[in-house]
Amino acid sequence: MMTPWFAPIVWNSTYNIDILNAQFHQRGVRIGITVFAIKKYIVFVKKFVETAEKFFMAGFDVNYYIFTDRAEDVRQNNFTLNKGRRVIILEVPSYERWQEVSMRRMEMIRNYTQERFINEVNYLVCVDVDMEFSDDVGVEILSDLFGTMHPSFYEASRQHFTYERRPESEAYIPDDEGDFYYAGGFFGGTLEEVYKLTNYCHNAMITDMGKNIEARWHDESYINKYFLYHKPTKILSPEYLWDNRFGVPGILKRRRFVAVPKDHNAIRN
Ligand code: UD2
Repeated sequence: MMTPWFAPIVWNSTYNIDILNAQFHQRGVRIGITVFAIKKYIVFVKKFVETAEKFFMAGFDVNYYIFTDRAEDVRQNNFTLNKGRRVIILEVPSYERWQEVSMRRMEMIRNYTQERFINEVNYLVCVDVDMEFSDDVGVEILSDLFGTMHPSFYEASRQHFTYERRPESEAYIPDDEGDFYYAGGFFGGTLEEVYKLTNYCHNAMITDMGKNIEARWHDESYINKYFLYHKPTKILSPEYLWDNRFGVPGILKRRRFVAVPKDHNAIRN
């Protein structure tokens, strides 16, 4: 429930949502959530927004920032939104390789954070689009800088973490370091902290590209490097990022945000 640097690990029943809601409402907090729907991944947007309207930050003002290269198709969805919530479609370029699509999210989030999001929201939540909400995800997740334990590694020991292990890479983590293995698909924080994280990850990727290196798990590897030396102030348990292919272990009382099954080859090509 608590890291050695005193950051809470958020599990069911570790917090009182009524107290937290009152505090965040008092501050008039507005929340932005970013997702990328590039190329065929536009098929996931409808369910993502529909389920978020039921479960994500209920009662708060939310801006959905949907980055896409197919704005017209995304607009066709005719989203029905609760009061105080908006869909904002941001047209961005696409990249040929899925790995680069995933990695370039860092650059785009960084740029829009500085140019736009900073004027519109107080916190940013950055997630994958091939997901659906199936239980509440509320202000209990918000903190200066938060990351999420990867559902495959929350019980694993350090030597099994799939960090980048080549010393030449900017994402390199030595064998005897590392706290958790964090997922690439759910992180966030204040605008300042998200700017710093995405700026670091993007610059590290560009440096590696110049050396013809692509880190083992792309953006996720750079996020893990960043979090090692800039420790998150809150950590989300795998309740916040689950894949039903892993079954439902006893420790998991809630599955709040789960992967939508996909045929990797068909959807990425
Ligand atoms: C994992 C991470 C992901 C990223 C990736 C890097 C989780 C749940 N996911 O996901 O965040 O770190 O590993 O290898 O932790 N996308 C498009 N169009 C494309 C390809 C990708 O829009 O053609 C976007 C989309 O928002 C997608 C995200 O990039 O959700 C990540 O791609 P993925 O879901 O295919 O990667 P995956 O499942 O390996």
